[in-house]
Amino acid sequence: MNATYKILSLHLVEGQLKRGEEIGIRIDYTLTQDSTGTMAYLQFEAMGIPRVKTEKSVAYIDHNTLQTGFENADDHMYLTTVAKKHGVYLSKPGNGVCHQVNLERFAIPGKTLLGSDSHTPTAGGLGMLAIGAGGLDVAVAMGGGAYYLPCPAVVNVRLTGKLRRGVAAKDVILEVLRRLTVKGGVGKVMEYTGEGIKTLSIPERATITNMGAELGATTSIFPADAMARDFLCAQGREQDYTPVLPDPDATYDETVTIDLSALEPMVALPHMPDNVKTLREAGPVKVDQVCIGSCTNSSYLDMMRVARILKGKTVHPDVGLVIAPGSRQVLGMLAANGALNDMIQAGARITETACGFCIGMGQSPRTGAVSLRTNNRNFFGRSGTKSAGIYLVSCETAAASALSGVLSDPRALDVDLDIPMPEKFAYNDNLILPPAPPEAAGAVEVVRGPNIRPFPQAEKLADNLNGQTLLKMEDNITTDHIMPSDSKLLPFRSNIPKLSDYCLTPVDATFPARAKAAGGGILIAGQNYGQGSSREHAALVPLYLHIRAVIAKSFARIHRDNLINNGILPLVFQNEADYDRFDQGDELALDGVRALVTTGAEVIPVRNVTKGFTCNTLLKLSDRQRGMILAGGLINMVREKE
Ligand code: MIC
Ligand code: SF4
Repeated sequence: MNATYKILSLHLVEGQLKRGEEIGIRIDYTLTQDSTGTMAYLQFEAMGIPRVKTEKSVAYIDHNTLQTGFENADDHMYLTTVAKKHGVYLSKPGNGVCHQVNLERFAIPGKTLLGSDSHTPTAGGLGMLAIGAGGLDVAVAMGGGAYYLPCPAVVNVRLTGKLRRGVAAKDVILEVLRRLTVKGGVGKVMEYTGEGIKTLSIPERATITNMGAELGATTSIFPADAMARDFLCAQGREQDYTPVLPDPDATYDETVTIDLSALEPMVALPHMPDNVKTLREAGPVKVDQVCIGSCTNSSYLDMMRVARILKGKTVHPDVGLVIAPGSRQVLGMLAANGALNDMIQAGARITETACGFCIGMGQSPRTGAVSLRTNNRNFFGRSGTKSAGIYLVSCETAAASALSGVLSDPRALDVDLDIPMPEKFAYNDNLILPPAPPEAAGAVEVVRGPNIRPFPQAEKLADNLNGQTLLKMEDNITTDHIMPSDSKLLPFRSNIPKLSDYCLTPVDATFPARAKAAGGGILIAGQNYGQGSSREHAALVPLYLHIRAVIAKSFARIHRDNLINNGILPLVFQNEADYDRFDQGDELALDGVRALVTTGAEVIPVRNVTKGFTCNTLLKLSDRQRGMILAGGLINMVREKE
């Protein structure tokens, strides 16, 4: 068995480990962050379960930390009190980005983790089977329910050789993205093996599993070996170590081989993480801004390499350099050993240990800027400046370019980049608040500010569905298109009515008004619809706008689940060419759709009333998903069963 199937088989509670068949797995740990967490805890509360049933559940506050109005702070209060009451640990703002803190303080090899954030697979760097999901799925897991997924295929990413100086783990995952694209991982787990993995530290492995999310993969995982043991020891967590290794004769569905020694520094050009070129191919692009940090590249090792490159130098006069260390542990260690001062003296603007620039919470670049960043996504508009182009690179490339003012190869620097792994990290968990003990939980009052509004709930699937094609979209529409999130909108993650005014506006600014005037309708999309974030808001807001179905060439995994959980039909063109026969404004009818779904039909005919033709779409659902679609979402289904 490979390592993935070993963990899956130990957690299997429903189904069989047969590719593509739906399985249910037990979830040991959950993770939420604030921008998806408020909704997840509202849903958890709606289930009426007094205390989480997982081994450990942790709520992090790291996304919405700008606090330009009362909204974020109110959300923080709600999260702090709801966590305390229901048995959840709370990582306070300032403690760090959820995935970095989780890696340092909580991740355990061989356990399962479900997180309401698409980069939850970061913990795969330590051999944890860590999966990103919508808030509702995480709420169910907190309540002790299984997590359902199609049994994944496992890809063996075999690493050989050793990275050369100046070539980073980020370049490895950019190479995987270059080869496999942003939809190359759908339905798959990427399991890393081979001699080359022994040369990669845990934070480097975590960079790779983190950005595996951009492949659309279910998750990515490294084995837990001596490197994992040493990392856990250095975090004072030796008792958390269990080896997780594939059997010597393990089998895989596919193999991809990468020779680390042959890699060179890479860059993902705007506006997709798979738009990858070597630095040589990209050339010396002039740079306006450099941002270093995010859950992909903000570990102690990353930051120390940056500090080494910056030490004694000054940032190029035309460049703004922003550095956000990933956690308080990292920031504290940089402060103690003087590296922070090297960064400050070089001219870096140090921001708090949070998501910050990565999600457009501040540091939006100037009009038309070239912004070089070490995070994982460069989707259109995500930086908060629509006309800017985001280029994704390693920390080494980012720091070298900040000094030269143009996209620069760090291999040309005469700097020692060999940073030893500390024997002990300076850990301190005093910003992680434990929950109230069960006997005191009843007295904890959950504080709800005025920004916390009820979430919409779907209705039972109607006998027939009719509606106008409100919007026809291209391939690779991201959740940042469907429900944009920047410093102005993130404060409203608990306020679906407010967010509805911005739904799909990066594609068409008139969409919300038209959807409201039409009283709802149907969306048409291309390949990989809904890639990116786990945000359930990308389904809840369309639900609020009465979107009843999305017809696409294909869907991204988490978004498809979020649509089904909220009773919205995800239909796939049986014949992709039919996509071309639809236009915005066409009236569509799904005759007898309820009867079809009830009988388990996988083919749903869609009648284009305006153009006078009918074409087939596919709806492949498990029995459980069929129940949700018929009942109008997961919550209704659970209620019906009660
Ligand atoms: C992201 O990186 O896009 C986010 C913001 O972390 C999202 C979660 C969210 O939308 O709140 C994610 O990755 O799931
Ligand atoms: Fe935060 Fe960016 Fe990581 Fe998302 S990708 S969790 S916004 S740092």
